[in-house]
Amino acid sequence: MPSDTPLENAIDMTPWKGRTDPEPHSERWHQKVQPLNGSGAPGCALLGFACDAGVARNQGRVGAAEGPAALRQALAPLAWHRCGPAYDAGDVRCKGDAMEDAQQVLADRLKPLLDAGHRPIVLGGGHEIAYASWTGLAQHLAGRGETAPRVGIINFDAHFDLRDPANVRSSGTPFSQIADDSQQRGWPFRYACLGVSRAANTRALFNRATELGVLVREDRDFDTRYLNAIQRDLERFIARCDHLYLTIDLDVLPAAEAPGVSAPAARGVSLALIEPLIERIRDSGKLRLADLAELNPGHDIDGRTARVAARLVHLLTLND
Ligand SMILES: [Mn+2]
Repeated sequence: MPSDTPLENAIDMTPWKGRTDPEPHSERWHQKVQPLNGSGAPGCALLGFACDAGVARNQGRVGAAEGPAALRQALAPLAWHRCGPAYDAGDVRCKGDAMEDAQQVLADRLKPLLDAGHRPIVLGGGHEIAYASWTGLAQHLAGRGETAPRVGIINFDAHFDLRDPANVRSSGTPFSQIADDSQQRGWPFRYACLGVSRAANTRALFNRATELGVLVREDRDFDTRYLNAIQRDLERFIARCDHLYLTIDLDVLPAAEAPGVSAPAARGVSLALIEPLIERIRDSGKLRLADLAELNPGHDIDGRTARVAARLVHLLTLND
């Protein structure tokens, strides 16, 4: 896909609207987000990935291409508590089944954002977003001359997404693709998958996770009794990394909290249990890039999933 296609066109700011209060210190996101034209001061840069191709190939229910618009709409009215700037960097839109092209375009858009010191948050889109996010980060780090950066990938997800990409690349294969890419680059592969459902992942996938040395915590491990232990495991994981890439598949949440996803969770892990871990990742000083995957507005109920996704963006950017 050439880089001068219409997806590179002017950034649509129409989602950024909502109420305005006359009293001081009452700003909301819609009043603060600026279109990213050229390079501004480093800040949070929102970039949409309007793509259904990975979910379609993975035989899931499609609709994630509408995720970025729904997420912006849910974020627009939230209260602004930040100091640094926030930018809308537009969308990358996948055409039909051209998933690999869209992933490369997203990666090529992310690299200059990272080079300019922004902290991008990518709004999905199916979880094939992860391979695109990774590629953008890898291009950035390689461009800076880092020879073997220790990049930690922290994925909150009911699924490993470690299927064999030799069959078909999809929203179910990004972390296998990243493992392969890391091996080719001679970089360590450090992957934590938190919230996995044993019922929703085959033995083959659990075996692959073991072979790859993945830090695995199942959904049933997320209990207030064990939360301190998970927090310690995560601290150790973070200590062994130079950079962190956080990816949140909204299907990690219980279906009641996040009905608008490709594959709703029968059990899931509650937002209340995930939030403290995300705060720790946010405050580590190592977080370079984050994305939110699988928001499917067509299956949402009362905008619940979009709201929870917007709250996560709000949480991730609170201290910048
Ligand atoms: Mn996933």
